[in-house]
Amino acid sequence: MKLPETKTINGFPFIRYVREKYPEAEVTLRSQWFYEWMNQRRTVREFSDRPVPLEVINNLILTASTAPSGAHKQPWKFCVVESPELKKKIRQAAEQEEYESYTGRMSEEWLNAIKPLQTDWHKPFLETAPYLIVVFKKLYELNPDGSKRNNYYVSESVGLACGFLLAAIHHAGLVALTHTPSPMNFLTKILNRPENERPFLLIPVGYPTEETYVPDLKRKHLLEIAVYY
Ligand code: IYR
Repeated sequence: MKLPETKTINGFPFIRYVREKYPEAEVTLRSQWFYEWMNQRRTVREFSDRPVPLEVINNLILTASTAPSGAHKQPWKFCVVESPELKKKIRQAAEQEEYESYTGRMSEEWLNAIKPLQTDWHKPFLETAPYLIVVFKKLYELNPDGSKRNNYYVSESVGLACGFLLAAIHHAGLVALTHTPSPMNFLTKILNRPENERPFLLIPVGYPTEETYVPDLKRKHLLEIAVYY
């Protein structure tokens, strides 16, 4: 009997979902290839000013938006910043906060933990990268009449979307930095975001410079990150 393409469950529409079934050897190969591919992704802090078409950025955001979210509320907003004036404002505000952090707010232990990354409060990439994607999480939805509707598992959902975004950026052949200046409320002001949105991550996207070096970091061994029962 042929299964119907659609059905309703308690009045709600459902559509049939079919995945291509690969032979097991192919599943194994695909999982290996994807791991090896993703393992080449690195956070980059030296961006070229080489332009990236907006169409590419839009595709990356569409990919991010395929992430699962609590009650399918899709509680995210991706602000695409290309304007040199806005990038300059963001850089100035971020560097001011980072200066305060590096010279007083961060503990000795924290500063020691990030020493291998050799970062400091200077953030030139905020102006050099062709685009900044500023991701906001939506704590709740605002109805046109000012009333509120709840969102659920907002940080988990937006974190997942950012993971998808980073994978899409890598897949496209571009690089990114997950930048978290702290506090980040200057982004709300500069980008004029509504009261229901909170800055989540600031992600410069572009090409690396020819001279890019990244810290020689090692990832944990499988047996350090997985337990089996
Ligand atoms: N936000 C600062 C400091 C910083 C913190 C962590 I945790 C890092 O992994 C890297 C940097 C900065 O962006 O420089």
